[in-house]
Amino acid sequence: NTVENYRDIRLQTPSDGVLLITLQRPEVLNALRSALLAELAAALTQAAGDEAVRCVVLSGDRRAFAAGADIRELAELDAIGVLKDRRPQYWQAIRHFPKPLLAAVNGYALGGGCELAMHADIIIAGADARFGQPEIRLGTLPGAGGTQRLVRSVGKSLAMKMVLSGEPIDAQTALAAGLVAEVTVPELTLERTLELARSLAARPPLALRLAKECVLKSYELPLEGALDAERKAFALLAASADRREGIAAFLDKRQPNFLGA
Ligand code: CO8
Repeated sequence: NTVENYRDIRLQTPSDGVLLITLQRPEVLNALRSALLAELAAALTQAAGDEAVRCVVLSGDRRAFAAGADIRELAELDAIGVLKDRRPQYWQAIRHFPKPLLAAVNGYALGGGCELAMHADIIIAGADARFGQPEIRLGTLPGAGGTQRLVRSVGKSLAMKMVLSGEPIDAQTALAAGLVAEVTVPELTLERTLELARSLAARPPLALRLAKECVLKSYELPLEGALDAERKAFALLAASADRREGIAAFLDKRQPNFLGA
């Protein structure tokens, strides 16, 4: 069930409430050229406003989630080109996507590909996944949040090792470090991620949105301010019909039906 045809990504709604976005430049290991990021940003902006979409899964293929920025494209950018580059705007749209965003990662997640995976709220990795920031080998450094998100995901020492050496880590190391939530056999990575996405899609959308917002606040705010934001979000949800439905369904011993209100 294809929703809309883009060139560098494919959109599918495999089941209720879940949108699957597949990167499709397999000939270059899904290298993230600017046009791909523009499509991804547009698709997520549209999905943000579409009530039928409750959760999004981002995937590559068996060989690669994404092997980074498109190096051929990068080679053509001089300083003014970088200054005028629209990519930061595309990353911003991805960063501000308000619904759960899951990444199903098999194979290479390198450079911008690792950074894209880290934009997801939850990463599920196949056992053959490789996460790395090889930019140093090109004489540059991670430019889409890698130096910051990696520290928050895996801690300083491992982040430094990855960023300064360019050496990737395997899925088990990523799991132990907290970069990924689960490791599966590669054949089941997408299936398992979609299964988790379907379960999230059945949860109350407003609570999902505010819970995601609150967790992400831990990146931005001192603890006292973030706890205050959490308390206010908690209070706000007391006004939602879905909270009444959730509690009533529990007391009635039935499945809840959440409407996003
Ligand atoms: N960009 C463009 N093409 C790529 C990329 C890439 N990142 N990665 C792979 N390809 C292409 C190869 O050139 C090759 O094409 P062709 O068949 O025409 O020669 C094809 O994909 C298959 O790749 P390989 O033959 O190299 O496959 P291998 O299995 O031998 O190796 C690797 C796989 C190890 C993943 C290898 O391809 C590799 O090292 N790729 C580059 C990884 C990398 O350095 N990524 C970081 C890119 S820089 C970055 O992401 C910076 C982000 C900062 C953003 C700043 C915005 C302003």
